[in-house]
Amino acid sequence: MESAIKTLVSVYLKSAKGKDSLGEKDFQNLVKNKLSNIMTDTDSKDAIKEMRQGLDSDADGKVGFQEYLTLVGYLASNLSDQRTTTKETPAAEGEQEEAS
Ligand SMILES: [Ca+2]
Repeated sequence: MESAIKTLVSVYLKSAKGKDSLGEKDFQNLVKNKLSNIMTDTDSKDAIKEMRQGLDSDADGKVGFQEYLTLVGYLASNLSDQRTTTKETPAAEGEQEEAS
């Protein structure tokens, strides 16, 4: 759990490259490189752009940390929905957390 939170923060910071928020390209790379197993359409620039606009609650064209957390929350909630509806199926690859 703690390492997951640290990962969330470090992925954001690395993607933002020292800036306050993720620009269009930064966000695109983050989705493509870090979320391709959990999301669909990560190869589609249009889909990612749409997603970015949906997250951009202050409409500055960039994804700030809070907006990034909105995406994380959305994905987590999606995952927990899937878990309840597909209880019968075996766990997907990479789903188990590493013991630490
Ligand atoms: Ca924004």
